[in-house]
Amino acid sequence: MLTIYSDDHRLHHGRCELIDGKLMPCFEMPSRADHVLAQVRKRELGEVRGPDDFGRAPLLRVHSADYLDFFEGAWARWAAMGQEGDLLPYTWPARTLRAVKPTGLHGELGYYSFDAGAPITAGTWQAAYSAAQVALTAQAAIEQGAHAAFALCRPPGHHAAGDVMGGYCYLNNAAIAAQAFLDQGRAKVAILDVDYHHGNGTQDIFYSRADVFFASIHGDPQDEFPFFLGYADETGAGAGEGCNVNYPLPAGSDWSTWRAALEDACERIAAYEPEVVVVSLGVDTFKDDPISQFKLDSPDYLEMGKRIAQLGKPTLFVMEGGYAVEEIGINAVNVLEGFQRAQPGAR
Ligand code: OKP
Ligand code: ZN
Repeated sequence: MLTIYSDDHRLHHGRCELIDGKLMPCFEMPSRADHVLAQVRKRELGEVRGPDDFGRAPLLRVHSADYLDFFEGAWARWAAMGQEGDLLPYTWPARTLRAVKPTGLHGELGYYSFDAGAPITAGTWQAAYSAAQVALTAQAAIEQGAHAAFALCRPPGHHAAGDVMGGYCYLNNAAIAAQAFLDQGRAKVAILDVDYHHGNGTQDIFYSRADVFFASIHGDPQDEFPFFLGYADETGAGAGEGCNVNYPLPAGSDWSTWRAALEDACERIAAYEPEVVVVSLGVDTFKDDPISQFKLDSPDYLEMGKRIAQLGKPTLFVMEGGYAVEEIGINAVNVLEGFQRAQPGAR
């Protein structure tokens, strides 16, 4: 399987996030991608290539121009104020306020974000832009005939909506790739989000549309980030009614519980008859993940890949979360290897 990777991810290295009332070093750190890339190489998954540059146009199919302009320019405005620390929002247009867009940097940042988990640093735009190009390059490889490809994206993307960042995410890599498939002539795409956290951004982007089916298996938002989306009664709206399915699972869920949700999700996806599948591949479902509450073990990820392969569709894997840095590479590559082994004629 082809892997697309860019070193630009290193340009994004937030200093800290608020965990349990303390400022802690960001869990979403550059070494995550290093561990995944090391396992891709060690296990000889296949060729590793850098991304091509498809420019801004495919990003604009998912994100608004004003959001992209704000994100690209935010650091320069912050630096011009003499600041050097990470740029983080601290006030949002919550229910009792107005969703106006103030002109000042902090007001605008609150408008374009939903939490304080997505720090903007000097290199964040370039890292996120390159991650989107990584996804688009892997998408192009599938469009050119590859049965599967792995976009080793960092920062992740599934919490980012059309004009909202948050949850370590800025540009929705999986959504951008899914939209590119549609724009290149595919009629229907399914997105399977296996990250521990609900893919609220992806769901929101496609919620009213029938050309993308979104399925997500995740920690119950009653008691887990992102809290305000990801419930089982969210089934799509308008033309998209029936094209969204959420599997909120309780803390402590292990493979037996998780795989039952996967089975149902795969049956729903098969019934939708997509031309291609995009997998938002988070491996923070691992038992030792420092910020998550599921109990999957490393061999389970091989089974996960195998079940996804049984869909029999061209499949784009897009890296999302996973924070037990030693194991993230093993578990991510286990999914890819499980998928690959299940192919007819696989070595
Ligand atoms: C991103 B992905 C407070 C901690 C909140 C946010 C989790 C984001 C997960 N700063 N944690 O889905 O793995
Ligand atoms: Zn996650």
